[in-house]
Amino acid sequence: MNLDVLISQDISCIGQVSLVTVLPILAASGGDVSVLPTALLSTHTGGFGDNTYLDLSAEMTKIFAHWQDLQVKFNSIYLGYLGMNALKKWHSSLSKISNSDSIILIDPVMGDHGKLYHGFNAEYVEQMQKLIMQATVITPNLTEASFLLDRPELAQADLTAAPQILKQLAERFAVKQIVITGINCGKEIAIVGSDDGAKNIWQIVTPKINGNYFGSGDIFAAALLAGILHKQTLKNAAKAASTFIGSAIKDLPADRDQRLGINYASSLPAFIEKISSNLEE
Ligand code: PXL
Repeated sequence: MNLDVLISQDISCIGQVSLVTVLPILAASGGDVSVLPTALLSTHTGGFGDNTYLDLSAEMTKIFAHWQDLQVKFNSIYLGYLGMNALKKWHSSLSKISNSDSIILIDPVMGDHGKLYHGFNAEYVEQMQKLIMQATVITPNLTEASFLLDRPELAQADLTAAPQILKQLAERFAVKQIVITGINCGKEIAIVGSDDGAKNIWQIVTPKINGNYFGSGDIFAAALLAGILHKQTLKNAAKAASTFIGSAIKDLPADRDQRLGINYASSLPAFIEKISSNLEE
């Protein structure tokens, strides 16, 4: 049985990250979505104190077994925040539920601002390094890119150093389509990307919006995949995704609790219209 899009990541009950934000974007963009939750948390791990954490990896084993019986294959797969046990499950399962031409987007969610998220360690980084070798698209932020290269100090790199970081990711992990997000350039913020293994590298620079909203990386990666599924080039999909996030953040009240993530409802129709049209390169 061939199915359209699978999304696998945690469900954080409060905070609008992961599955809660990614699923509506891919569904509203036209995807027939299936989900595989990897863990259930009372809140995300960023600033709510002692969150609960229910590891669902044992259930994932049973779900994969059932899907094997059904011979399920997905045309595209989105993997985000997984958790250690789920990440290990994905090592052996990814090839079983995909085809050779499936789009496998891995957002190697592990950290930000130079640090790993609460609950992650060097072993998680190591396991993620192995997993992304099976990806067709990766979307690390600069912190994640630095940890993937075992060079955490690169998290402070500027735009001039970013193409070299992208090149190293392409060489080491043999992934052709790479987008690195969150590169600081003073009053602006940049993305660098390539869809040919770093032969041609492009950049998108946008005004920096104050605030550090949870879930913005998840929204970016989901919107990027939505653009790719609408046959946009990687660069146009990345442009549309950053405009979408910028517009959603602009609409938020200044005094909003940033832990509660981004309400992107008012910006979603324009985003979908954009990725559904013929965009000039
Ligand atoms: O948005 C990334 C993310 C996803 N899932 C969980 C998180 C975070 C970021 O903090 O804690 C559980």
